[in-house]
Amino acid sequence: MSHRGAFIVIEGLDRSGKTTQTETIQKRIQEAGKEVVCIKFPDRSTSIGKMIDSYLRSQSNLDDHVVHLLFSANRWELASTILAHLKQGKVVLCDRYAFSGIAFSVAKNLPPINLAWARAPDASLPSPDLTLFLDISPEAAQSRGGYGEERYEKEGMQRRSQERISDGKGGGKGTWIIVDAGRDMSAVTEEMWVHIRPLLDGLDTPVGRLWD
Ligand code: Z5A
Ligand code: MG
Repeated sequence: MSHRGAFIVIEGLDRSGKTTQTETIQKRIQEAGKEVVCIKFPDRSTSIGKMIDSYLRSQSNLDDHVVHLLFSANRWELASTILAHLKQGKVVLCDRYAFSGIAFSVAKNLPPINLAWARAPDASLPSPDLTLFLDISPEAAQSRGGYGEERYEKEGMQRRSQERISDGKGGGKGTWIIVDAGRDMSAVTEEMWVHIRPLLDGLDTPVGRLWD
């Protein structure tokens, strides 16, 4: 395996600051003179992403199993793109990934959608080298403007998915770091940067696969 870029995932609940921090960290990486590509899941621009978007905005109804598989398929749509960027030595910064998929589906409490069932479709996707989990209580997240109109933006769902989100991390060789996201934005950025900076020069190990 030749030298490659690092695959870094930013996870966390609604309003934990994932998108804000992804943008800040992207600028920092560029200022450090490194190439970075940002990806966000769900990617609502693809044909599968448009189905997800319509479901999340309650403009369509879909079976819960189908929705779960669509979220996973949305990641598979971009898997080869992620690998290609890494191969070119670029940092790939990803706003939500498979851990969100597992957490939100298992939080529905609808057997047979248990942890094993929910993890299966994401098996063999590129595995992050580093996952930064932005940890915030549902109360603190809600104080950042309250939940919006989307289907999962309800306190019970947020609380249950928070309990589940780190269950998804089992397996994979990457590092999982919990960051206290209840602090001011710059404090959160600084802590994230401590973990990201050592990866900017790339890695010589092959890209891992979920859930090896
Ligand atoms: N979902 C799923 O079910 N299965 C899957 O496989 C995947 C996702 C991938 C949509 O996701 C839904 O899809 C989501 C999970 C489900 N459902 N929920 N809930 P999304 O990524 O499109 O949307 P989101 O992440 O839930 O919401 P968000 O609003 O994008 O959250 P965020 O990115 O974490 O937060 P933000 O936009 O950066 O910040 C929110 C506000 O807080 C904003 O006004 C900021 O200025 C403010 N903010 C940020 N940081 C701070 C700090 N540190 N202090 C104070 N204020 C702050
Ligand atoms: Mg966001």
